[in-house]
Amino acid sequence: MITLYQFAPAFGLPNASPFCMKVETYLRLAGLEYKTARVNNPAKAPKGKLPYIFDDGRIVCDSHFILHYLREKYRVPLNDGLTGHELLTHKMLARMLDEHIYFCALFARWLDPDHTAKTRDAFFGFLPAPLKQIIFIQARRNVRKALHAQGLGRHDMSDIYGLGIEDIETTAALLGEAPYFGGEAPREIDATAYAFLANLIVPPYDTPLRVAASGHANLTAYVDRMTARLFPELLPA
Ligand SMILES: N[C@@H](CCC(=O)N[C@@H](CS)C(=O)NCC(=O)O)C(=O)O
Repeated sequence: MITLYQFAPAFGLPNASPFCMKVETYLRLAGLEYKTARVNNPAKAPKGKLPYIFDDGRIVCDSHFILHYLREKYRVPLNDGLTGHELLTHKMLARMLDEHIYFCALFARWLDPDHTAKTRDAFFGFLPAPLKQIIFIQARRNVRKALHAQGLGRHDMSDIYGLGIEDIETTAALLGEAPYFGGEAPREIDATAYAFLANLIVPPYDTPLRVAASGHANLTAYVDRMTARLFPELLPA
């Protein structure tokens, strides 16, 4: 059986890492049997990041390559029948979420001083008090360095949030009145879109990103629709 190695669930979401949640959403959309294994320290992962999977004697790292592997190995028909133009649009949206808004959201969680305590408690709450703070400070230092190297971390807070809000406006306009980013039914792109949008809207970080995303009724309805369809166990009883 496929094993998905990922962080523990948090904030009432399957995962606080959109990349982990993307893979779990894909597994459910594709109807593949899987189990999850909790990893606390991503440095122990084969490439130092989560998620990764183990399947049939093989390790596959990175959500992009995991989806590719699963699609090919299990002949997942989620994208069957899409036009070339639709596939290109989906690829561009996935790249924008994976490679751009991710870093804006990373800033919000780890470096916006109004929100760092929530991140510390959600991700390191299982550690005893002094250790929790020490490990959090180390992890935050790494995030700061990563954001500086990526480039976004060189801007001031309002510019970083402004860039993220542009992505949110673009995403909301792309969805329009459709029930799914894939159209009338969820397609592969919906694994990525749902994971990122739920991670912006659900956790209690009242940042300008959450305010912007929550302000679009089509995005909040989409997150609710996907949760009801794929993770009904997370809905309040
Ligand atoms: N391109 C990777 C990105 C994965 C990623 O950035 N994972 C984060 C969690 S959201 C991680 O493990 N970070 C740990 C670290 O950088 O030390 C993918 O699509 O899977």
